[in-house]
Amino acid sequence: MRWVLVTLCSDDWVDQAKQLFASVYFDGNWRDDFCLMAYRLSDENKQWFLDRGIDVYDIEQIYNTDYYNNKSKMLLLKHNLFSNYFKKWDYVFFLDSDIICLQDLNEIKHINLEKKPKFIGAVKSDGKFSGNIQNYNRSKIIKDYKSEKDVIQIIHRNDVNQSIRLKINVIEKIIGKKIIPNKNVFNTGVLVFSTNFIEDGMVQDIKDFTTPFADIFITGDQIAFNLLFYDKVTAIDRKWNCMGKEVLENAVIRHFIFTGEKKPWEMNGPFRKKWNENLKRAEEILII
Ligand SMILES: [Mn+2]
Repeated sequence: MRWVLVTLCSDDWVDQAKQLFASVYFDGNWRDDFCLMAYRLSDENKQWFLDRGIDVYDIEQIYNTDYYNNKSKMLLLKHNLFSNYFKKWDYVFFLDSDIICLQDLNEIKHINLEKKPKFIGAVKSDGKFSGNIQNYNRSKIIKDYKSEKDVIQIIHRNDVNQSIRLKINVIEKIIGKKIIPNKNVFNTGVLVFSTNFIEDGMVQDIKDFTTPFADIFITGDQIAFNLLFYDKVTAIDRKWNCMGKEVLENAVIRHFIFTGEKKPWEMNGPFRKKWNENLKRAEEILII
């Protein structure tokens, strides 16, 4: 079986990607393929990865404008994982670049996804659907929706908050399902799937779905995938994505999510020493 471990970065996130690869190479003993999904990376930065045997796949953002500048550029890139490009491998193991691998990763290859080729393996987060969508308030949406005339007036007034509520209604129509605000989302920092999951046109479909709602999708790809793939996710052991305040003896992957904790590269961040060591030894990565 051909496996590829994937992360993504832009020019301002290169050290994070280097650290991640060093971490999975040295501590994770990963010797299968590596791929970097690169968002507008400079030639010099790209070459660094190529020189170490890391495949570089150029990707585009859902938004190419300055519109998204106040949010992280990394938020809407992950849909590129579902490109036919990845069909040259049998399995994709995606890791966010705000992750440190703590021990051997190879056991992931034994989780039985063969029975579930149309599923993505992921770990549930503490976050809820409501927290992933800006100004989510279901009872208010219903209250505001009195008649079609009201709706037209709202659109004409171009009231931002009103249109957010409209959008949630539209999302529910598209996915054919009511969003359950208190339901936990799965975290998209660690994803594992068979490339049989990938279908022609999937990247475009995800883009088309996400674009009109990008302004209210606080967690970007994460909430988009949760809405689109809500019935196609299978839970994997939490040790594969130990995040937030969770402490697990057998954690393989430590994920530094935004809520309530510092990132390891920040001043006084957790695992900062380890993170810096990994970044240093990234130079020695050599994938044959
Ligand atoms: Mn993350």
